[in-house]
Amino acid sequence: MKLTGVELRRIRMPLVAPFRTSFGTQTSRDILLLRVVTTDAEGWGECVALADPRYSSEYVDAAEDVLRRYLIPAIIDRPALDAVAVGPALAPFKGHRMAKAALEMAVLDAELRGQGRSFARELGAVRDRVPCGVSVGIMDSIGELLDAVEGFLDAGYARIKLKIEPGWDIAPVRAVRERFGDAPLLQVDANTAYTVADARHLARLDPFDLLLIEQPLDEEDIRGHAELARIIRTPICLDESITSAATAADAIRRGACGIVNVKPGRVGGYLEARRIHDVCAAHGVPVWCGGMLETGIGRAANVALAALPGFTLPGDTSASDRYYRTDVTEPFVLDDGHLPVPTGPGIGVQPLADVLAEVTTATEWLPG
Ligand code: OSB
Ligand code: MG
Repeated sequence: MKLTGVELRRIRMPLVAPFRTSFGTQTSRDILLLRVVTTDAEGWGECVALADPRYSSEYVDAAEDVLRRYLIPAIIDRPALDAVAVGPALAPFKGHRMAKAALEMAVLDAELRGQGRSFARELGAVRDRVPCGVSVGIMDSIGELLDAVEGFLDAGYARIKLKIEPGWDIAPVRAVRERFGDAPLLQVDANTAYTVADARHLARLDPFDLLLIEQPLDEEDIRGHAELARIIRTPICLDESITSAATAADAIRRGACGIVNVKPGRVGGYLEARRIHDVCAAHGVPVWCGGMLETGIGRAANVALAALPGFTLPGDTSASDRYYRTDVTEPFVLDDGHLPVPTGPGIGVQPLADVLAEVTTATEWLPG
């Protein structure tokens, strides 16, 4: 397989509702899509970098820049390209994992479409549908939060995740438990908003039987997470800290987490995501598939990943209508709390040309 060229496409997707976290409020997504054209087939990649470097150091303009200047040129003239070769070819360039992940995803999609094989089959999926959770943002009031949670439970979501920050943590969790009882699977995500000095405060979450607390401390503070794990009863799950299979192995070994959130973009691609799954499975550490408010393109691949055997907790793989009024693919629709794993070649979904045209803000063609 050889690249004929790569299209960079920026789209603007308004969210159905503002999504507030400790790192800011998203009201729409400014997304970079990649379409690789090869001698075999076309492939699509979605870059999960947000507009601003507040969740992690990456942001979408930087991702586009590094792809155009360094990453795409590093593979564009390869005579025999496949997805496995992308990681090593990009390794000389430090960081920029979300940009690298998007390019590897697009090449893998093209390769698999050419072979008539699906992401699910390639990655090792063992299920044809996956249970889905939903990530609920910080709200202006407890009443508003309870209404939102009620709507998601009525829709059938298998697990609720509440975004928390200092000043919005114990009370919302207590309110959700008081209103909906002990049955709903419930977890929280702090996106690094605390320090280890907050350990006693975070221990007040212990009575609420949460599945996990996600990334309470700074992304570089592995030792702090290990200390916190000895003080609180709620299991610690890492998101931002886990950037590779090596960092996952290290965090587990040091007792910093008992659960891992796997986001392919954050770790440099679906192939590294699978390696994290394997490392965690070998240690008996459950994993689940995180999300970055993806369109149907990224969602299709995430759902395939979430069907691997070690993904034993519901992921942030919500239905299209939780994010967007009109998705760029046929919408993913919740059925009994599950999404179906695509079975077609590659990611198994095709962007809808008319929707794509409507949301596109810029395109650029980089010839091979
Ligand atoms: O920390 O998991 C996170 C969204 C954007 C950036 C970071 C996170 C999130 C979410 C929503 O929690 C996940 C989703 O539904 O896609
Ligand atoms: Mg998170």
